[in-house]
Amino acid sequence: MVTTSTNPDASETVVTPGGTRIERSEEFIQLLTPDGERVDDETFAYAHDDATIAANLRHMVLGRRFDTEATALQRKGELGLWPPSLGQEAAQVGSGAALGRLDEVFPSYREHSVALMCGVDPLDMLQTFRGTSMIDWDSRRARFHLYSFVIGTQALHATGYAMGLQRDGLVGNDDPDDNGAVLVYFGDGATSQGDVSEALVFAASYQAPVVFFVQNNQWAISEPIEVQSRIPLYRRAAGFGIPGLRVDGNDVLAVQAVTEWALDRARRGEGPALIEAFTYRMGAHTTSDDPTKYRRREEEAAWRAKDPIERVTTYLLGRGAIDQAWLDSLAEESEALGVRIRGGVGQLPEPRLEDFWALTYASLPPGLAQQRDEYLAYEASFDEEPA
Ligand SMILES: Cc1ncc(C[n+]2csc(CCOP(=O)(O)OP(=O)(O)O)c2C)c(N)n1
Repeated sequence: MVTTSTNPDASETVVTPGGTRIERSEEFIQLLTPDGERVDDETFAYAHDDATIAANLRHMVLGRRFDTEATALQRKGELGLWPPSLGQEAAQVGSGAALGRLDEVFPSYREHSVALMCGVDPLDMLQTFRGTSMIDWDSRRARFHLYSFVIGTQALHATGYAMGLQRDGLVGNDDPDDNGAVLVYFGDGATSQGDVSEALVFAASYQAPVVFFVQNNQWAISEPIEVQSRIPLYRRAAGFGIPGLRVDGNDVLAVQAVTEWALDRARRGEGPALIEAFTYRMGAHTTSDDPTKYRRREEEAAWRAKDPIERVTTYLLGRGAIDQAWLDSLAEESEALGVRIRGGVGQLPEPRLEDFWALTYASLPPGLAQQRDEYLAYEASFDEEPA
């Protein structure tokens, strides 16, 4: 069946928990339905072949496995905390697949699948959540910057970086391979932060090459999105004078198509854009909260039926682009990843006391060097044999 998915006139009235009635537009870019059927879109076509879709499916399955293992490791006490990304794999992999050679990613703390796609080692990521290192991974090499636990702050870092790309002459060059852009991720709750509004103002004023990617998973811990915004988030972009788009965040094809459009535009020097990926956090906010206290089981069940991995698997199997042998081999790869993570987490090196100084300062001021030496000597005194 061929239908057009972009319908700006359709909207529904939603009553928020506080009793406010708001209009929620259904303008929504979708290329693959929850049943795995292709949809035509007047503006956004999918520009890649089945092999790319299968590669995206692989990233989604591995991302989910990493997440599932990390959640279990936290429950066993091997990690201090974990923010699950269950259900957000298409939003992450679709946008991650749109990245180019010179692009840079500024994540929040939940973009585990994007991190893996950028080549971040899963065990390096787990160091943060085990509390053994604050350095995590080589963000310059991966072009995937460090996780930000302060909500929304990375939007400003990303915008500043994008302005730097402009000044380094890496935007709007004739050769598209010479251009870069910045992709910044944050959640629906982060849009209530001043940092995000400031970042949008700067990005729009300077036409910075930055794409704001909101994963609207509909909950900011226990706060539903309707309490935070009276209009759909993508419409806020208009107030800053930049394009805003809402995409089905559980549709990896649509997310890739829309993010490619926005990043291409930014690299050409045509300015920022905001993408709202409408998705759902199927798990807890972090392993320290309990979503059954604030949301309904029916809501969770309705979103499980829109599982981003199942729809793309159904689609590719239906076309004969993959078969059971392909899925079995992916399951084996996923199992090997799980074994590596479970085996490796206990081997992560304990932090060394001297690193607190060595890794904080490029050159240590003399007064602090003296304090370091005194403190290390004090600590070492406990190791000496009693006389
Ligand atoms: C500046 C700041 N304020 C408050 C918090 C506490 N906090 C941690 S997560 C969170 C909700 C974030 O929700 P959202 O932006 O939707 O992202 P999600 O976790 O759903 O991906 C809050 C308020 C924080 N980390 N930083």
